[in-house]
Amino acid sequence: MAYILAGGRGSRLMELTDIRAKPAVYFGGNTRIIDFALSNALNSGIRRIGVATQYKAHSLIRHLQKGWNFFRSERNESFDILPASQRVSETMWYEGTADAVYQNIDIIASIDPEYIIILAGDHIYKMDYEIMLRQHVDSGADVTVGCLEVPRMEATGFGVMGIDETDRIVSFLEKPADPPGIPDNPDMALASMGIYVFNTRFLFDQLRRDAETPGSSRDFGKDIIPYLVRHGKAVAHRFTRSCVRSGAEAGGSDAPAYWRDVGTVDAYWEANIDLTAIVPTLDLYDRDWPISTFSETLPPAKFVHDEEGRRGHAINSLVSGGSIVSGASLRQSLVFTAVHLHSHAHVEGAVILPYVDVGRGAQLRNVVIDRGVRIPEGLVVGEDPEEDARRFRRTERGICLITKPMIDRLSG
Ligand code: ADQ
Ligand code: ADP
Repeated sequence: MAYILAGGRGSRLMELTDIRAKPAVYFGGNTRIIDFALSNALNSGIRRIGVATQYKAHSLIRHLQKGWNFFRSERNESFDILPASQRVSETMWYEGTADAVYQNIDIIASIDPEYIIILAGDHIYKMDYEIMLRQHVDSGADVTVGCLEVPRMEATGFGVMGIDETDRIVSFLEKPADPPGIPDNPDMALASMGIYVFNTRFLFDQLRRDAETPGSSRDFGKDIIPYLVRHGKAVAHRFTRSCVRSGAEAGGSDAPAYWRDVGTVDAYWEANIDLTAIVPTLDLYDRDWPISTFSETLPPAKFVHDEEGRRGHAINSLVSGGSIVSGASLRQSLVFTAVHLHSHAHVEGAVILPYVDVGRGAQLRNVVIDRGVRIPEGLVVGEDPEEDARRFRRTERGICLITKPMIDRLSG
């Protein structure tokens, strides 16, 4: 069974997660962030899935119901959406990530999987979980933790581990201020991806033990994993290209594979814009490892010239179904579904979420535009940093996030 933790807010995405949880944020044109973990599970042959939700879950739950509710109990499959709902205690919410599993022990027990893989619903990557499960079974570990190498200075936001020559985890520090480097490569650190394989019965025992431990924050990274490193057998599973059973990334290579935590507006913009590269690192066209989603049936993207003969065109860009580019030009941009760009608009380095309307003559550079925003005629963004910062959410790197309330304030 795959158990996906999808309750976190992702507050560093700023206003993008004002109305939806991070796993529900749109990514890549048609998909949302959680579709990557769900598709990985499906492509790995997993047919029993639970998704724990909490923060601003409405958009996420609607997406899951529309796109992922095709599992059939008569085929021994299941798909459960598990909102934090006072099932066990009087407290409203799940406390930490371990509590988000603990409170649903009875539901998991009724499904009765021998093994369970705990996943985060907010990372972009392709990974064959079966390879990780196989390693877990072969090594006889109590827990197997997915990990990858990250630059040491970026490791402060992760669980950082030390391993021995058999890949057994010998130390684990959750979000250390001064992360230890890898012995033979001190500029890099071995970071936890926040994904874990357990024997289900063993996990239940650990969750019950942790629930009775005074002072525990009921979190995998802070409590459960450090405890098992000290008192049990925790083993690292290295995420490399050989963990992706498909297409361009296959080949048994030990090279690092694509993995992104699109946790900030800058990282989000960059990962989306990377898809406009001539050959992007993340291949969404890979038929051996499809990323599935719910998507509306919409007419094809349309490119037309306007009455003055200006050509509607796009270069190095992705434009999704239902969009119309009329006498406007797009460069290095990612356009989601049903976006309308009007005459004389020029857009470069833009990530435009569904149902956006870009008014005539707008000039936009390095922006993220939230769903349903109507960009007024002639709006200029990306020319004057101070003006941009006054009106929109401007990041250190100079990316502007534009949402509906910000546009309303402009005219109000
Ligand atoms: P964090 O990045 O801090 O560390 P955390 O906030 O614990 O991650 O969230 C992990 C996952 O659980 C996310 O997908 C989030 O959406 C979800 N989640 C958080 N709180 C939840 C709740 N109450 N109910 C349901 N879902 C919830 C973790 C590990 C680190 C590791 C990083 C990798 O603790 O060791 O390095 O993930 O990103
Ligand atoms: P502009 O984009 O030039 O400001 P419009 O918004 O009226 O003007 O759209 C211009 C072009 O977009 C139209 O000439 C037409 O080709 C196309 N278009 C707009 N709406 C539709 C539609 N519902 N179906 C098909 N094409 C459309």
